Amino acid sequence: MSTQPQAKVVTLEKLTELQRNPSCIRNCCILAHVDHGKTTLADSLIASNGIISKRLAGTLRYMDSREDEQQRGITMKASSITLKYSNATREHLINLIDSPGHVDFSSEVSTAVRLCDGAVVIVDVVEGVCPQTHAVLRQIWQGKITPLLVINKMDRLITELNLTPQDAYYRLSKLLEEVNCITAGMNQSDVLTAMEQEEEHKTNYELEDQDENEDIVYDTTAIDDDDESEKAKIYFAPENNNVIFASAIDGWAFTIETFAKFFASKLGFKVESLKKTLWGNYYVNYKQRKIFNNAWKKGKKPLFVQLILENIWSVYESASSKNKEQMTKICNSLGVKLSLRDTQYKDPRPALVSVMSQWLPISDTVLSAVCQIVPPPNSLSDDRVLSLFTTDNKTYENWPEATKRLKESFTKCSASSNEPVIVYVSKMVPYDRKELPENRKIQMSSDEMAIKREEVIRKMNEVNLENEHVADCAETLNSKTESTPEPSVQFEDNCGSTEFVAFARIFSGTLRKGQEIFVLGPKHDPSSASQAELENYVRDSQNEGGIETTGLGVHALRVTIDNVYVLMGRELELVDAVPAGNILGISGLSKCIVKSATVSSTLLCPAFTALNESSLGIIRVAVNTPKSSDLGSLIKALKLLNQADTNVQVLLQETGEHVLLTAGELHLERCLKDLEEFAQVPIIASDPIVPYRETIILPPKLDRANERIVNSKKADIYAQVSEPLFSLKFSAKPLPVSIVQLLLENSVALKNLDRLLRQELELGDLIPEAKSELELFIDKFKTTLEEEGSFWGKFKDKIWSLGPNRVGANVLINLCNNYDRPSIFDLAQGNASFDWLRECDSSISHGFQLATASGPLAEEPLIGVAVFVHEWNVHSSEQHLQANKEVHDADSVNHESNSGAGSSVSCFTAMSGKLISSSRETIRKAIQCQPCRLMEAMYKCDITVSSEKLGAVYAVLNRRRGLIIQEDMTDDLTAYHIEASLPVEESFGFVSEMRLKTSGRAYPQLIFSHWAVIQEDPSWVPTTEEEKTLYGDVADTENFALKSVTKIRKRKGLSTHFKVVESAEKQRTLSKKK
Ligand SMILES: Nc1nc2c(ncn2[C@@H]2O[C@H](COP(=O)(O)OP(=O)(O)OP(=O)(O)O)[C@@H](O)[C@H]2O)c(=O)[nH]1
Ligand SMILES: [Mg+2]
Repeated sequence: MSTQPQAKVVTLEKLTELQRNPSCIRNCCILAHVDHGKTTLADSLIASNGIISKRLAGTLRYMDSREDEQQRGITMKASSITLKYSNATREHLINLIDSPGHVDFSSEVSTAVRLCDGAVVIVDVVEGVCPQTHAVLRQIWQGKITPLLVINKMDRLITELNLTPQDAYYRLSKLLEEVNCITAGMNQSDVLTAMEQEEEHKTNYELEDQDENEDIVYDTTAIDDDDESEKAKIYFAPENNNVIFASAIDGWAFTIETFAKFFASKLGFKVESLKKTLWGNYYVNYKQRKIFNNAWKKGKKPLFVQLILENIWSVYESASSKNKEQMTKICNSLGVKLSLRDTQYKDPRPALVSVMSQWLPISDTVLSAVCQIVPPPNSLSDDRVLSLFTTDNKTYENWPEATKRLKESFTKCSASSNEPVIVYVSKMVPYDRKELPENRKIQMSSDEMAIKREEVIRKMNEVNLENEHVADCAETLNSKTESTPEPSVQFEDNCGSTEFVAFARIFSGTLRKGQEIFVLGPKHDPSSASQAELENYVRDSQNEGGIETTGLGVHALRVTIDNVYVLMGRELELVDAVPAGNILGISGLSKCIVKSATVSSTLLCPAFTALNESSLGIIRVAVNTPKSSDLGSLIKALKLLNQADTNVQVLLQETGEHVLLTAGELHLERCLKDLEEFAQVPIIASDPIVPYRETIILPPKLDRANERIVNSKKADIYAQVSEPLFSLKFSAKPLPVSIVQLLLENSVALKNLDRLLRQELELGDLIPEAKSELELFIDKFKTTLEEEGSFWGKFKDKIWSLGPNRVGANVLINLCNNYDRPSIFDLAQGNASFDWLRECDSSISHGFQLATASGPLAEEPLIGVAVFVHEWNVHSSEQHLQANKEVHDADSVNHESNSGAGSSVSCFTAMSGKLISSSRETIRKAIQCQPCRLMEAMYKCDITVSSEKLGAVYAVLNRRRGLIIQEDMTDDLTAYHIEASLPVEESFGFVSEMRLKTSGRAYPQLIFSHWAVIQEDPSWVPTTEEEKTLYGDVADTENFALKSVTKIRKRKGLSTHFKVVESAEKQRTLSKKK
């Protein structure tokens, strides 16, 4: 297939001219679940600008510029293109971002949402609302941008499901209801108010109607006053023109407005009347020339069915039956033309597409709705601007006056040189340096080439060179490089040939090539100094270079912009400057921006909050090179990958291994491909490593043979240690599930709690939302403990620490009689002073962090363990020093030189170190006193599949230890929606196997959902008579948990002869009772 673009209809000059007028700019992204048709729709819009041929729209997938995107038919990166759209009254510039729908790349969606003011949400009418539809609606709501709904693949209702227009209408209404339900859930309070208002309005309206005529709603003259209430923004409602019905593949789309205009003159109704009644329970009485409601009740067809769907259905029917006469009639009545070429094919589709796309051109419908619904960049809502100003620590109100004044620059969106430049970079995109426009070879026109050729030949003849030589030289001119701008940086081999272009939005001012500007670090805080002071500060520190991190809260770096570009999908267009309101590319920032950043000409600008944190890197691989000499290239490539990918994490482990953490199998594949490209050397990746967790459970009541276990001798539950300096006693218990859940779900509140406890900030420094979130969490934590019964309730003020990393889902609880320690919540909320803490208090919590970071089974982090400190005795000062002396005498030759105060200090240092290691060991022993279990990561798996392929789906799930959670039939009873859980360990190759076994009908969507306990005891061996009878003396059946533990330990180079001897289960003296 040729990908040669047609001659461009829209010139760069035109685009740059439009860029200067913010009121005609729209920044919009396309969001949806995977495969719902984003890139296909983008193709049609791009074709309208002549960038690709209209015939290839839908098959070319222009925005999928990567080779792997084209091969797999899946978008993996968000990319932007600038388009022009003109309607009858004015010209518009639309910056359109196509985003990936696959959950592995959801962070790319965040990068798109941050730069846009509106979003086109696509829903496949057959698949309906899917998990990523929920996710993107939430992102739109959080980003406070304006959505537009496209119900796509309408053709499937006709050609695949063979629905009647009535059934199709019913299905569309249900779908719309479902989408609105999700939005309503997020906007609950706003919607309730809007609904109340609407209800009030409706009652009055109906009463008025009843006075005159029982149920007339509109006659040919009625025009309803436009009630642009807030609900218009919250709901998707066809009458508000924010719902588009489309078939991207067949190139058509319409809104209610399209048909209101189409039928207004034909039926003699006002456009406005039709706009209100074409969707809904209305029907027309042609004799009376009036529109009535209650169509269903009266057995009438609603207008939407009668005027819209039936007409579309009849075009499809005529085309598929190749009824030429009918087609000609349709063409005449619609005023469209069919070329001879379109009618020549055996396949009826070209003719159908030609008619439909002329009648209801998709690009016109979508682009005009975007221009109508999405706000221009110079009318950003207050809410949106304020949310941009809200960082982790501060809201708009907390900024100094000078910073607050920048809000006006956002709303003005002026390109004037007096306005500060404010740019947000949402990601860094790697380009081959040779492909950047300033370095690109340019194609000369044939005339230019002929002149040059003659010139060369003439010169060559002059010096009497050989003829063949002349031809060679002339040939080289076919692709002469542009002479003017020399590449600023020398090309290096391998990794050196990559240049990063920032994917950004300019909110204020004009960004120019060669401009000096500040890149603001995430911690940059303009509150503490004036602009002049800040600038002096940076100027003074210029000589030292680097990001400044002291004194005035300045975290900024002065840089020079290399070039600015207009983003054109796979291409970049070099321009001199980009004014406010546009999406742009910037080069020259790669040294100072890793993933995202704020760039501004003023240090008074706050650093906008970073995008949503990357998701849990659930699949990891260790990467290496076959030749050790290539390691340098690998390390450089890893740095580039970390910069280029918003969702990858690159770690260097203690073992020296380089590890990639990725969001899923597909993401992993893409990362490895990119890595190899960056490194230009072969890369070896280990088998994917899936993380595990460890936990403890309550001692089981039944053994493997289902016999009740009776412990005649109570197993020891305490672990203690007595050292010369101190003695410790711990025990462990599984935490209630509700508490574990609470801890896992409140990671942001826990991080803030930790910052308060480390005295990095005070409660007053938190922004109100963060503060109330933390307070809510603390309240909920305490009440949940109380709800779990009196045993847990009494510990609510005894929490010593959380772990691992002080934010995990394990809890350290203080039960020491002689140490009344304030709880972490009291300390964080300022109800208790840190002075109350006993010396070396943090060492115990440190030991707890270490113990919970690596469990006894496979050194994997723990979840759901409560550790109780029963005893912590510090021996008296004199004994203490004496003991310390003894320790030091034994340990150190130089000890005699230490005395007095010095000795006391070193004593505490020694005690602190010893306390950490002793508490770590003792806590581990206490944990081992309980039955230890492994936990595996689980995916939630959503599949929609037709009933005949249901068996195949079950078979694949069963083989991979999948569990069906829920199974529903779709509304039209043609397919099943299955929700299952699947161990991540079993997920490799799952999607391709499922597609293979269901002939591509089922596309499972995998999202990490939870950690599940593997109930099997890894240290189990048959002990009772019954167990031996059932399983043999040495257990013939495979112990799955043990197998997993051994596999992890082997991978980590740990001994595989581990033993958890202390387990209560194992120490029992077993006697049986029925
Ligand atoms: N029948 C039908 N198929 C469509 C329509 N639009 C898109 N498709 C098909 O749906 C599949 C997915 O289309 P894409 O445009 O790649 O979907 P996407 O939303 O960009 O997918 P991701 O980027 O991977 O999330 C392709 O096979 C398209 O041909 C439509 O209107 N009708
Ligand atoms: Mg796509």
